[in-house]
Amino acid sequence: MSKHLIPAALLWVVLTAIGEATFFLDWLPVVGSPEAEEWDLIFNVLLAMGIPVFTFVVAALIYAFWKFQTANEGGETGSPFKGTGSFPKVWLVITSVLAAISMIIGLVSLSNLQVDKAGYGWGEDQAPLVIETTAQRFSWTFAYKDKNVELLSAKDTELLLPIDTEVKFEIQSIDVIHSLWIPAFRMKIDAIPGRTTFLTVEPHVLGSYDTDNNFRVQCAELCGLNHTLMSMHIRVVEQAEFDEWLASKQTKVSR
Ligand SMILES: [Cu+2]
Repeated sequence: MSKHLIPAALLWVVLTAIGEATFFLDWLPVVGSPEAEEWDLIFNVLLAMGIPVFTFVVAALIYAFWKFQTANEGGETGSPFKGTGSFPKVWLVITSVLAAISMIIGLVSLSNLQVDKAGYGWGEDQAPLVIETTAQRFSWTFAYKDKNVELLSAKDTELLLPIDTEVKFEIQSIDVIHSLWIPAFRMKIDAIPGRTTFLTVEPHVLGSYDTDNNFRVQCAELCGLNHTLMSMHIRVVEQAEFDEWLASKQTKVSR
């Protein structure tokens, strides 16, 4: 058994190195907010921990196929494999520790995301900018609370957000379950009939759908035939540009 240990372990190390090297690829979408940083952290930690576990199984499989294959036609079974030693126990301990670590990281990150950074708490309105969001088949309505501005995804082209300002979406649905998802911010929450759900983000980079299609609201719950139409472009702008835009929208409404 021990003569197989070193080559199998080497194969594992090589596969793991290849897997971990994927971290040098910049393949995650734009990090548009601190919330996105938090999610990417969870994702990367899980990936870093999961790769060696996955490559261990793959290395064992590849090595077994390669070394223990038989030229016989079949009908014969190999000699029985006796004795397991301490390996299963070590494996159990290591994977249990990894699972516990990932759970702790996940719980800490989720609690960070569920509480507004400025301590506004859930269900209250004190965020600097509140957007009352209504989902219906197959469009979104975004009403800037106390600003007298309302956008419809079916009619308006862009949802503007000011940079470095906490935005709270208060989300309702008037028909079926939808889901508000903004890839650039990695945030997603269901819109549920009869209930108000919340999502808070603080965009920290300027950007728009024109240059990066992750700046968009997208329904992420299959809600019917035109589900994919439930989308709206997002543009994150400087506060001054936002105020100007808001004022121009307000004049249109008041006319
Ligand atoms: Cu939908």
